[in-house]
Amino acid sequence: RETAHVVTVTGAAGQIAYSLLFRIAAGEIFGPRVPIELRLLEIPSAVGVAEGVAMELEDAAFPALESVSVTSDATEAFDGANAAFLVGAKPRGAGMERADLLTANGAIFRTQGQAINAGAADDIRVLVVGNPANTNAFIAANHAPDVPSDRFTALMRLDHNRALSQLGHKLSVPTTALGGMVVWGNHSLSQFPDTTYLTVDGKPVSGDLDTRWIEDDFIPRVAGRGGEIIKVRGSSSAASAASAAVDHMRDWVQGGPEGNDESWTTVAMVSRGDYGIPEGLVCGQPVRSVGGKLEVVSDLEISPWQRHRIDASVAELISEREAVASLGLL
Ligand code: NAX
Repeated sequence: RETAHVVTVTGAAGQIAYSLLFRIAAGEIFGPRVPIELRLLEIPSAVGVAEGVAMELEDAAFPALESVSVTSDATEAFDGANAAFLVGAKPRGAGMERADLLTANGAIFRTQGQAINAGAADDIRVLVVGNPANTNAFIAANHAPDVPSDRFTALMRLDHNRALSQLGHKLSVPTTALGGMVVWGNHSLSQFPDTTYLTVDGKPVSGDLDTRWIEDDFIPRVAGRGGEIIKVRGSSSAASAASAAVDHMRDWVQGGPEGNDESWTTVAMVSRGDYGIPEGLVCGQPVRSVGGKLEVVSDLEISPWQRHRIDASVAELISEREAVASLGLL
């Protein structure tokens, strides 16, 4: 039997983890036969609940699940980790200022970045889900100087999948027929779901889409979908977020999407300066996974209208970075 892949999930008592953990244990990321050791990280007050989740994971008798453990110690949780899903974050409470939220989360992601730096496996892949996801990933990466920065990512695959779903309905095609979608920028209302390079069965179709619809319906609908879900469901997206996290990590590990060299997906990656995005910012970009590594598709042509939209979201990332720096979190 191969040695187990160590997968760390933070926020293990929360609602996203309750869906995510079972899909990881079912082998959806590394393959159904690759043994997995799950490490669940929680804050001390939620360790009990996480232990209940661990019991349920055991009760599912997943063939790939070798062991599950629960801890509130980050060093222990990330020791030898091959993959880490940083889902746990401090939610914005009533009356909480933006700076309070950044301070609380900054402390969490600094500690976790340091623990990853100290103990994770050489092939560690980090996906930050907890909000503000891009800036939390930025903080974690900054506290892990020995880990290559392309190992730190934030989740924008949910925004990407939401866009595919809307477009599939609009064009009456299955989402699997769609390619060339990208969501630029921050996982926030400023994001830019961009249909410029959209294809159906490999053929460009962006010219067929009404620009009014794109600007007035599509973009705000995708960017505001999280809020729409809260309104209708009564709590925030959980299973769809978990599903997007699985898509993200599976494609990263196994290559993709769909083994098609021409296609890409959206990953919030540490910028290396492509598309004029300041270096170091964690920004949604078109990304391929090749041989287990993520590569930005860096040669797309950008119109002035796209430039304006990308810059607006990047400006928000810059202001979050400035806030984090002024709080002494770097
Ligand atoms: P829950 O509040 O259900 O769960 C969060 C869990 O994190 C709690 O159990 C809490 O105890 C734990 N936690 C807090 N601090 C921790 C720490 N230092 N170490 C370990 N665990 C810690 O939230 P849930 O609905 O699961 O959402 C989790 C995060 O995902 C939130 O920040 C949320 O805003 C974010 N989301 C991000 C999305 C994305 O696309 N990037 C979409 C979905 C979701 O809104």
